[in-house]
Order: sequence, then C-alpha cells, then structure tokens
Amino acid sequence: MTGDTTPRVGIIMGSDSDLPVMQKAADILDELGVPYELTIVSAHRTPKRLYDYAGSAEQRGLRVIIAGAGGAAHLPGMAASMTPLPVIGVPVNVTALSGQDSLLSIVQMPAGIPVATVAIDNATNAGLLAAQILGTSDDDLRQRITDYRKGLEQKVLDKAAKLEK
Ligand code: RP5
Repeated sequence: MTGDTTPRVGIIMGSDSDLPVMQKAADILDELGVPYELTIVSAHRTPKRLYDYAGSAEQRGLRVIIAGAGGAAHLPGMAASMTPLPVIGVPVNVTALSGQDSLLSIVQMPAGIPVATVAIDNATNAGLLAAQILGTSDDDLRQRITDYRKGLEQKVLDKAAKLEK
C-alpha cells in the first residue's frame, strides 16, 4: 500500500463539536502515513447522508471506518449495519453524563453487527486500531506501528531515568 494515496480509513463524526476529539485519530494516521478522509455525518440529523456514506464506503476503497459521536451515539452502530467494513466507535464526552451515555450506546451492539469500541474520547486508539487492521496486509505499515511503539517505550524509559535516584 506504500505510495497509495487512496483514503483507506474514513473518519466520521456526528457534529463539528466532536472534532477536537476526533482530530486525534487523524493525527495518528498522519503520523503513520495512512491515507484517510474525514467528514461530518449525523445519524439523526443527516440519516440519508449516513446511508449514502456507509453504503458506498467499500466501493470507494475505504477499508476501515472510525465513527465518533456523543450522547445518544447511534452513528457507529448504524454505519456498521450498512457496510461489511470494520467500524471502530469512539464515544465522545459531550453531555452531563460524561461520555458514559455514548460509551454504552456504542458498545452494546446486538450479536451480528459488531462495533470495536475504544475508551471515551480515545480517538488516538481508534486511529491506531485502524492502522493495525490495515497493517495485517501491509508490512511497511506494520513496521511503522512497531517503531511507534518503540517510541512510546523509549519515552517511558527516558522519564524513568530522569526520575530514578
Ligand atoms: C451527537 O450529538 C454528536 O456526535 C455530538 O457529539 C452531539 C452534540 O452535537 P452538537 O449539538 O454539538 O452539534 O450527535
């Protein structure tokens, strides 16, 4: 897949108010060199747009969808119902319920239509998981993920070295 600029990950969110959280998925995909597209699709306010987006995703070349929403977060599950592509759900903390409402809305899918759900507001992990899925058939990407993890390890070791007495 090296050199291929076709978006393989579709990042969608229910509202522009989700962007500060969802941008973190885009950032990690940028870091790993994974082409993606990003837009707003609301399950409740633009249901036809959701139908069109999810229904055409596979044919347009996407291989994973990351969907983030807050509150009554139906976007990931509804997207998953309309495509055979894996969908990763990001619960977004936007209401008085601190994201618990969104988490439960996304994670409690009925058997048959899974959504891989990450922690509240953890769009970084959604991006990483999408990259790992793509990495199963892309050796170069898998190496970049391994290097990223080595970087995480090194940061901890550096902090420990500074802290130790
Ligand atoms: C959800 O409602 C969106 O995903 C967002 O998290 C939440 C609030 O949306 P806005 O009222 O800020 O547009 O559908």
